[in-house]
Amino acid sequence: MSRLLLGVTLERICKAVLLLCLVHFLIMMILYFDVYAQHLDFFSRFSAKNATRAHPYYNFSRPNGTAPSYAAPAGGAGSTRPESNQLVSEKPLPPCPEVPPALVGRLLIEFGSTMTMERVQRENPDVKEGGKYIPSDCRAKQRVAIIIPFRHRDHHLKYWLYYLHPILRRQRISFGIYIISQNGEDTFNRAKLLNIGFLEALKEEPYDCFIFSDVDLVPMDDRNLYHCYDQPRHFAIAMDKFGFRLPYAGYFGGVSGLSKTQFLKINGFPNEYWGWGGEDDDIYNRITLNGMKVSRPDIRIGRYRMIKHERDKHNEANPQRFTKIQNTKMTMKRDGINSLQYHVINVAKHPLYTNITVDIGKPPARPPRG
Ligand SMILES: *[C@@H]1O[C@H](CO)[C@@H](O)[C@H](O)[C@H]1NC(C)=O
Ligand SMILES: *[C@@H]1O[C@H](CO)[C@@H](O)[C@H](O)[C@H]1NC(C)=O
Ligand SMILES: *[C@@H]1O[C@H](CO)[C@@H](O)[C@H](O)[C@H]1NC(C)=O
Ligand SMILES: *[C@@H]1O[C@H](CO)[C@@H](O)[C@H](O)[C@H]1NC(C)=O
Ligand SMILES: [Mn+2]
Repeated sequence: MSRLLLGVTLERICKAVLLLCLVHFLIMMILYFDVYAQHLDFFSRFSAKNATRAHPYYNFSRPNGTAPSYAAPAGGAGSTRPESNQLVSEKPLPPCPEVPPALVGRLLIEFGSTMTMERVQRENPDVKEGGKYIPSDCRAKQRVAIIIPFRHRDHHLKYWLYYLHPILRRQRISFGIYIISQNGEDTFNRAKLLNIGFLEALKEEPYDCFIFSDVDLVPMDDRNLYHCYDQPRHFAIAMDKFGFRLPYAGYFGGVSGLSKTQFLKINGFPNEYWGWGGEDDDIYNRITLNGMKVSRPDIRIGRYRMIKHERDKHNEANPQRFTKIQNTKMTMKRDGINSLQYHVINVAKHPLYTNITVDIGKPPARPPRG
């Protein structure tokens, strides 16, 4: 009798445990699908309503071996594939490939024929207002702000935009283009304008990478990728005007790029180099004094054409530059992004670039001696 009772009790306990297991399993399944569904919902809502900001940077880890296929470059063959953003954003975008598939290598760069802004706009219809672009078929790793110090070079800017927009698109770079225009006719100050570009670009987007380019320099090879590297990057290493060679070992002029972290580590660039020359050497010193090393592309790839021009007015060679670059170690802590002063006069969004006009003051009337 008691043995029978024991048997029945045991059986009940067993059933209860089994039931509990089943319930537990069901709850797990429901939770799992719910979270999964929410995740999908979150993703599609985010990318549909705010596509330009959200989708390229959404970090969706992807198992190895599922190499995505990429659309042919615009105008290329096989463009029957639907390219609408809504369709693409339903699925997570794959990361942009390390080697962009649409690159063509060496380019023919000429400044002969007359260029019009209308033509450049017509040929770059998918650039968003302010000169912003985000690849539609992959997720770029970095957001790149391209900063151009500027005054009275409208003619050069047209060529720069004409060549660079298609190159950057082929490189699958996510970028914005900022022209920093020095207001008035006082002495030009390239490095200060670059510092301003850094801060002003960050007011618009959380950029991770900053490329500082003169307006008259066009790369001759699209394998010279405009993004940031482990170390500060010098891009323009082989210009035609220097016979396609580096003019000296510590040269850092023309086109360079620093990540946000690298830029802040050196307190940005000097604000006290008025007129032509020296500021790029000071930046080079800042980099090496802070334990970093300049990285460069292959000499066959880092080739540039410079648009020929006369020396600008109000940008005479700075006679103080040789003594100033001896003192970087002392000056870099107090002169830089931490001491930058300027006033924004105007911000204008053009179809292919953002024009930020700034008042940067003028050089001290009596330059300090020594
Ligand atoms: C996208 O996001 C930015 C900032 O997060 C916001 O300023 C902008 O209005 C948003 N755009 C849309 C269409 O929601
Ligand atoms: C994406 O996630 C992986 C790990 O899940 C991480 O290593 C990587 O840094 C992330 N990338 C970005 C851009 O957040
Ligand atoms: C994924 O691929 C990368 C590069 O091909 C490799 O370094 C990494 O070990 C791979 N990870 C796995 C989990 O296979
Ligand atoms: C930028 O704006 C200023 C006025 O604020 C103007 O003088 C200059 O021509 C503009 N530059 C470009 C390239 O649009
Ligand atoms: Mn020049």
